[in-house]
Amino acid sequence: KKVKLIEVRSELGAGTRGASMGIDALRVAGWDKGSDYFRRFNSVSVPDLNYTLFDKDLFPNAHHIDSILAVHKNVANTVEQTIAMDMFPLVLSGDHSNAHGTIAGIKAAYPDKTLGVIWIDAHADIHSPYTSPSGNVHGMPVAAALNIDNLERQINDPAPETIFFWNSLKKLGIDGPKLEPKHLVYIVVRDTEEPEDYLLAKHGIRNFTYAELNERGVAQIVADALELLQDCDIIYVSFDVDSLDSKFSKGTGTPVEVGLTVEQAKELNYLLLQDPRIVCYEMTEINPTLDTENTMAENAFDILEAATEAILHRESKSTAIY
Ligand code: DIR
Ligand code: MN
Ligand code: MN
Ligand code: MN
Repeated sequence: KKVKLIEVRSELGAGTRGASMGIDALRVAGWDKGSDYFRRFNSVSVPDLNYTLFDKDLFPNAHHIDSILAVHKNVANTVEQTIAMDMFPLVLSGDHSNAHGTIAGIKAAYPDKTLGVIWIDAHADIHSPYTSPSGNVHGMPVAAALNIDNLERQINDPAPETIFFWNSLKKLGIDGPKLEPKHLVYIVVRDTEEPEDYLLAKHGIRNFTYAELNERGVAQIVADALELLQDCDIIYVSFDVDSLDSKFSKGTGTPVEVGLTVEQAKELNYLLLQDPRIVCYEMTEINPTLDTENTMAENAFDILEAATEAILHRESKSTAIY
């Protein structure tokens, strides 16, 4: 299958400015490493609306959700069309809210298939405008895909305008849940808030912790995660670079300690992407303005290369080891 790079420079969902430059930082990292990576694949850019960051924000419980909805519609269309062309959408995005647009596009392309999601992140991103402490939409894409408000743990009273856009967002792709909680698997989530913990417990959502990954090894975690999704016809893998230990991810908006090493992340992504059910991959939240020497993007680039090699080689019987 041919890979198509889909570049989404929107950073409207992040709380810290600068993630829109993450894709270009990846390109610089590839160039500095002497790689031809970005010359090997066709790419398309989804227009961003980052200039609206400087407008008055009417949505304290879901900042810029009006513009985010517009961006996600474009992301969803682009992902859907890429799948329809029989290409593999490899999404590089600014902030993680964009993953909701990606999931909407996958479900639009495959409305009748059962979707599984593997979310590799320090965060669960399962807030709604009713529960988010920050109002940053990058903490909400999983809840939007699941069509969950979590009113049992409501702490905010969002304005009607916010609720209007949140409900529109949840309907994107297909009208109704795009994902079931039992088809969601987290890897190395370790920085959550109480309303998120409530949902993980309520729905029995599996999180493979870093301690578990270290103890049992990456290959075993991959096998278990894919086994848990055995009922799924198609799978989407979402890789937030803050899943890496903060030692390796200084250049991201919300780094968190005790996470993946770069080598573990390469192996994790490489092994996961061997599964031919995986129809889309995303890498997100690289913010070079928080970095020195572009280290974050250089680490991310190595992981991206490993993931891409797996996608390109998985139909052959390659046994390359990372
Ligand atoms: C936090 C941080 N849970 C929030 N989320 C982040 O603002 O909702 N997600 N950083 O990637
Ligand atoms: Mn995230
Ligand atoms: Mn995160
Ligand atoms: Mn946090």
